[in-house]
Amino acid sequence: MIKSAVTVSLVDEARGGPFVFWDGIPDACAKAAELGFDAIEIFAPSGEAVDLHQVGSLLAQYDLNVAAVGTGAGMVKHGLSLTDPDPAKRAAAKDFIRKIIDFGGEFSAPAIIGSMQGKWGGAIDRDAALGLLAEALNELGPYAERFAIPLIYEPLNRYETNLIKTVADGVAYLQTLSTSNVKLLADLFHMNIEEADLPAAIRAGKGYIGHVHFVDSNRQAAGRGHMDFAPIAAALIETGYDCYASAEALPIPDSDTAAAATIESFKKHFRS
Ligand code: LER
Ligand code: MN
Repeated sequence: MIKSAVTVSLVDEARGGPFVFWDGIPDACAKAAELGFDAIEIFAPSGEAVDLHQVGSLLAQYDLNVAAVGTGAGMVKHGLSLTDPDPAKRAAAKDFIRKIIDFGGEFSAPAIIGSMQGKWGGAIDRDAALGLLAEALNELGPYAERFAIPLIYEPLNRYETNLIKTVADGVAYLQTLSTSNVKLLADLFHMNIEEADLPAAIRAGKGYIGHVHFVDSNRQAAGRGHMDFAPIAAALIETGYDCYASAEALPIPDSDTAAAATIESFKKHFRS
């Protein structure tokens, strides 16, 4: 069964970004539980920045899980990426991600490689960048296996990456890897820009999608834009997807309204 999640950002540098809650994990857990979410997704400054014991207690108190953990702070705070021309920066990017995998692993939550994939350009052409990224995914995917969780790779829209932008290209790329422990993130906001047909893209990703960012066309909460969610939800259910639909959405008009709109849409499409 598909489960619901809502994002919380602990990263000041990401202000203005598409995260629903911004006031700490205790606040996010209390509100997520009150609205009936199954989990929170955490965007943390680093793998060491969060008190694991406190998170564990809050999850138990509110009967919540952690759906996933973001790695983008490595880019936002430190300018790191897995395809940087500088080998030292690529190594630092991998270290940063390993620590986030360790953090998420405590809660069986997979780490997401989104902006940390970087872009090709300058000294690194597209093939070279995809080669460097594959090298990193082939290292980090097996690393995540120690926690019995996949690593999640996120195709992004053209304004955020020039590497892999669609689910079908993501599937073809994963098939070139030596690890089978990397899954795709289907972010409906990015897909709305890049895909010709969202339900068809989801069907093409059958068996390869490990996480969904459940969000509307304008990156507001599901139901606050013009996305046609019914056929998207039907495609997810039809393909046997059973991980999270996680609200990575702008807190517009405010966090509480965005969270409430999300859970209302989630229930309408996945629980009726
Ligand atoms: C970035 O646009 C995004 O969708 C995030 O999930 C990746 O870090
Ligand atoms: Mn996303």
